[in-house]
Amino acid sequence: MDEPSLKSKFIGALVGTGIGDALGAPFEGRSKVKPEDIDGIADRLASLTYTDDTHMMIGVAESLVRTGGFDGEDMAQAFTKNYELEPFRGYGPGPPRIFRLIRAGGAWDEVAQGLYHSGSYGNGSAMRVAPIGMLYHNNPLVLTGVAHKSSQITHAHNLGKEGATLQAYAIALATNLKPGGTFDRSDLLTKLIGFVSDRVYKEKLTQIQALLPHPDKDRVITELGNGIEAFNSVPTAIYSFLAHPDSFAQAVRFAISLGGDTDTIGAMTGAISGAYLGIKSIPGGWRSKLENRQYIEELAEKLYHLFLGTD
Ligand code: AR6
Ligand code: MG
Repeated sequence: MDEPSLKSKFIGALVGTGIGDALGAPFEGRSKVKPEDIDGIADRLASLTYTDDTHMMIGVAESLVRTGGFDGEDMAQAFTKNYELEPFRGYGPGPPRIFRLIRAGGAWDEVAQGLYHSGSYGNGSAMRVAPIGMLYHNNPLVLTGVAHKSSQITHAHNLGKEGATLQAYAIALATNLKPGGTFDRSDLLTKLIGFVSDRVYKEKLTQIQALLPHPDKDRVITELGNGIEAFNSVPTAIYSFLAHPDSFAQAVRFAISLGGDTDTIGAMTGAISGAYLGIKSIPGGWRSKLENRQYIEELAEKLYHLFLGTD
């Protein structure tokens, strides 16, 4: 395998989000999916249409690129504007309520606090976080601060913020690894366990250590989860990647085959795998069919230049 360049990893993480999302979307809410059905859909569809996961990931990237880093007000406006232009992308119930409050002049770091009493712990801030994981892949401290604040816009519950931060850090670690050889999965999990603070995430990540040597789909579903909550899907995406580190297609197919929140677990797995393996690892037939692929790739290139400090 040719070693992917850093630019290829940036493009892989953003396009990987889109592919996992678009391939998983037709199966959302199903209980388990046959891998051949996923390939069947990919072959049959003329275009792979993405949902809110990728739509919001685009908003994150647009805002980072426009302001040269994190600006909460700008990102909240980017989400709101994109939602108003394309409200049909399958958004969860919470974010559209936030966008209305933002449009009415609410403060970006306050409006999400009251949702579901203590803020949302849905996976909506983790599914969109790839651009943050990439831009700050060499700076865990800044990555943590920015991932938290980006979550605060819509997902203010601590478990929502931690889910987004964990997903961003998994993407960052995958970016820093060279594919082709073997890497120590246990070492990566130890880093992730040391990184998170909440017990729920520590326990689920520890459970991944136990599940990896004995692959068992049912146990992944019951013990890690396939639901819409960040703690029932971010660890599952990390598992899906770690169980298939050398193949983007296998990792994403496995993630979707678990059923449940297929588009989002697919998107998060695609982001980590794309960050590790680079854009060339994504099957050409999938990549060429992704809706707005060129725009997403251009955003990834701009983000890469922002990282280099040349833009
Ligand atoms: N208490 C109880 N239930 C909660 C809480 C809480 N604190 N927080 C979230 N939920 P939401 P998202 C439940 O609305 O995260 C799309 O299909 C509650 O049932 O913030 O953006 C995407 O593609 C709530 O409706 O939306 C993803 O698959 C749900 O979690 C997903 O939806 C989702 O939280 C992302 O949704
Ligand atoms: Mg979705």
